[in-house]
Amino acid sequence: MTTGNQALKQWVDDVASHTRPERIHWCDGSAAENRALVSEMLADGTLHTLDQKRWPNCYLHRSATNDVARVEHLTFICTENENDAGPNNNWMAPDEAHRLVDGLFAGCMKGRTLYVVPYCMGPIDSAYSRCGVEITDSPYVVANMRIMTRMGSAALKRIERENSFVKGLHSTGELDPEKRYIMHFPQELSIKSIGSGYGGNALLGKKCHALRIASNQARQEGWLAEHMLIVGLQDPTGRTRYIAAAFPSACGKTNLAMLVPPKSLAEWKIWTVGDDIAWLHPGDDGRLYAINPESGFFGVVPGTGRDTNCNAFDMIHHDTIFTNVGVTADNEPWWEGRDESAPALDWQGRPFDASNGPAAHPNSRFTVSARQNADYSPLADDPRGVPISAIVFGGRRRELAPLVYQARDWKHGVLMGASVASETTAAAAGHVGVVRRDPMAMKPFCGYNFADYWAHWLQVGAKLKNPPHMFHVNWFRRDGDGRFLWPGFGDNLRVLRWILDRCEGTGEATHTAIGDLPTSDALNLSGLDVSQSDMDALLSVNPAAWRDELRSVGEYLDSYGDRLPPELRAEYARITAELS
Ligand code: SAT
Ligand code: MN
Repeated sequence: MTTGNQALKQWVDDVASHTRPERIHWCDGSAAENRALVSEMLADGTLHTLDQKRWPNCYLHRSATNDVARVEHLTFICTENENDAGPNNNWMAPDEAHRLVDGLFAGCMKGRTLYVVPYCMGPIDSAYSRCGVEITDSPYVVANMRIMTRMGSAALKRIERENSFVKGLHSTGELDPEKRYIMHFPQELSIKSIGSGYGGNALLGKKCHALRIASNQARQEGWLAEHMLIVGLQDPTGRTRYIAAAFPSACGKTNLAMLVPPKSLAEWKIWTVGDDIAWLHPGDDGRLYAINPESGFFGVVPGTGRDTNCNAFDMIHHDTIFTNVGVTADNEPWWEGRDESAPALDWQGRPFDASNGPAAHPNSRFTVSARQNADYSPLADDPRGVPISAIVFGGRRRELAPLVYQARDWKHGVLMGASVASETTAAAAGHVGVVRRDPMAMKPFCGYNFADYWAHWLQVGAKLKNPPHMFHVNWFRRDGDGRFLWPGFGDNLRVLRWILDRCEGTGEATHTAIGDLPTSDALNLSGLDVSQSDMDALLSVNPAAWRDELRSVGEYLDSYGDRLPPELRAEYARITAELS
């Protein structure tokens, strides 16, 4: 296979002459191709087979031990002007970045196969979708891209028709952290990633294209590319409304997207549209419409249990790639939170020994087709997307942020999103549990200056006759002993229900300076075992603590200098005044 598209052909030729692969394979995305790749990977140890009786077509990949998460300090936005990347990104001049990584790519595919992976982000026939081609020397990346994107012949046809695609060049290189870079060139619509085989660093359709490059395209074209799940909530009358929710990595987006209702809300039904990325477009009716650019889930494994999320638990029992989990003596995958059985080997393949830490790496992942989720929304493939009633921002904060509060309008919502702070997680290399600003959960993913991004959010909102209502949630409040105050998981539906009520103009609320909170009886708490004092703590605002928080938000916003949109500054001044 090859292509009639001259630009693509030329690029593949150029890359091949620079990287010197032994052979070139154009991926068609077929099942036969995938079978052949899997057998090769089983033969060379890239994949290990798991018990095929109980886990049909499930395989285990163990990554290099120094390559288990995204690497934000090695991720760069390469624009001519440093200010266009902003203080929120690492910046390098495009010439310098090309020179640096081209040196590392020289001859890096000797003895390897160069795979050409055409893919489409979004439903293949949606005007909102965008295509890309990833060149990679990793068959593991190919197998993951086949699950996570619409990969192969249909995407190539669309690329040939449109003559436009994002160029993503990837090599695992030497898997040496000293020679690892994830470079983005928004002005060239291109990505160069070398030295890592891990998810967000290597599956270039995901964070590199669908967020960092796409956020730039979205800014130019008048839409939003966001780190958000999309979920449909069907109420007992049969009406389904959709919510888009932004949370940092490893803060429960996958669980929320496939929430299982608690018994007392059993007549509700949840439909998953997406669990990680949303592309949001203003529609002709003045509403905001969302598509999920992905077609699979790359989810955190630990904590996925029959009790916490039976939906996700069932979904990963066949046709799943596990990365960095443990293994039982019966050759089943094992992770913390899988209540049955016990680990024999840890994620590195060593005999399990609790003194070495958990059996599954805290950022171990499953890769699975979205179609395996029993509650996958039939509208997930709709080229028009789904209309969004509410946008929810959230972080992981043991203190301060109430369970839920509502912004009074879009402008306030943008400030709420810009002020999000969250404790860091194992999804990125570095310290875990440190509170940092993570506006709209996009700190690692916004491909341009946050100040310009907030201005763009304000512009998009101004165009919407019927904008979504905006909220902030925090499922992660704890008491002094570290105990979670809120049960989370399925019980989060109680909060989402109030959010939907508010979108209809019902749902009781108390006004505070930071936003509107549910009154003590506005949340349905039937069948829930949470004490009154915990609920009081979850639904209260501590003015002194919030004055400190706002001071810190103010300092953060000031770090964007003159580029900060004046409306955001005005909104900040309004809330500060109300709180004092
Ligand atoms: O590694 S990924 O970026 O794909 C997952 C995540 O960190 O959100
Ligand atoms: Mn994510």
